[in-house]
Amino acid sequence: MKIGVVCYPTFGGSGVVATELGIQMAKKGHEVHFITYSQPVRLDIFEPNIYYHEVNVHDYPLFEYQPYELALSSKMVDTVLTEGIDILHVHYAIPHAYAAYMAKKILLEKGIYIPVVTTLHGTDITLVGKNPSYKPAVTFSINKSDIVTSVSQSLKENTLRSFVVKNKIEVIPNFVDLSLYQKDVPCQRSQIAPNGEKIVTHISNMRSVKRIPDIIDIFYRIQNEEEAILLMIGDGPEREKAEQQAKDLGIYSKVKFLGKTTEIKKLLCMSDLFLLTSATESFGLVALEAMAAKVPVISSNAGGIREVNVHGVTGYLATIGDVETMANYSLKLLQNPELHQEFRNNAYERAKEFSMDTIVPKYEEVYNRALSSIQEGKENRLK
Ligand code: GMT
Repeated sequence: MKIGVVCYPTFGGSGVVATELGIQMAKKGHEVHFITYSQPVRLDIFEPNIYYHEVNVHDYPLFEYQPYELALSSKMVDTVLTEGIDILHVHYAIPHAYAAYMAKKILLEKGIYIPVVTTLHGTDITLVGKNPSYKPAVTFSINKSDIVTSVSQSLKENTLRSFVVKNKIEVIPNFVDLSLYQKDVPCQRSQIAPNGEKIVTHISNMRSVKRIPDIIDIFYRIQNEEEAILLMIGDGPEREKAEQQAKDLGIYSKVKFLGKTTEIKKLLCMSDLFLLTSATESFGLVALEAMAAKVPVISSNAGGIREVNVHGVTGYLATIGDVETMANYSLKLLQNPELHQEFRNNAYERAKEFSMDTIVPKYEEVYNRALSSIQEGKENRLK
């Protein structure tokens, strides 16, 4: 089948999931067309069956805000017509599900019914989507999607609590390509930790929802008891404040801000612990990636993290903001090599439950179902 994929092309989890899923579908022989404003960071457009269509938003001085949704809908219509796309899969509801609805209506006028699958990822529901400025449009476009999926049970429940949803929401958890983390990547620990320090890692787009000050605070408590280095990977609005916080606490030399990097596997390979302190987190893909690299996770108990990180098995969870408990749990693992090794193994075993081979076929089944129901109801829908 020919699948049109709409996503954010950046380092964020929804873009990563969309890209990895598209790549896997292409490997299965489907034709996958990415429709975004720039090439997704993890996408290799030279792979067979992968295509990329750039959405161009033309500047016009009259507009304070350029109408991205319009350009996106138009590009979807154009791609469906020129490439013969069978199905559109949009990741992150805002504004993708809404733009897909417009594309669908335009195509209907031309006698084409294009099924739309919408995957809800996180703040499209838990933060941004709930905002009264967007809520009616988000509700409408969720209800107009042919199939709606959510990346965790927690996100599904959150959606049902906050929106009047008539559609069934199917939970398809995020997945990880375990083979990527088993390759013998050289763990160049000594470059980062020349004196045998423990390596603690955090990766995010450093928005306030990630509670970045908590990460610095936890690390401050850890390094008081144990020689350690903190790797801060990613970039975002909270980074500068975090750098200042580390300076104020006198630990700046131990905190390495590495910015945006694609060397995640190499960095996880040398990590002893992963910290995730979010106020809301629908799944926590990055925690799953850490677990696939055998790194135990110390996290908050927000949203869907509880469906990934198992307390006392793959890491520990604590109440959002309880930095003291999270620091104590971190030290418990860092100072007990046997327990640490046990948690490392458990984390990897747990990650296997979210392996790509288990989860990707669920999306394929969703696509087939959306297509077959369309074939059945096509005549009526076109009227
Ligand atoms: O929703 C967001 O904040 C952005 C989104 C992204 O694109 O990074 O992240 C969400 O989707 C990921 C992939 O499904 C999940 O692993 C993240 O938990 C989720 N982020 C939040 O809920 C904060």
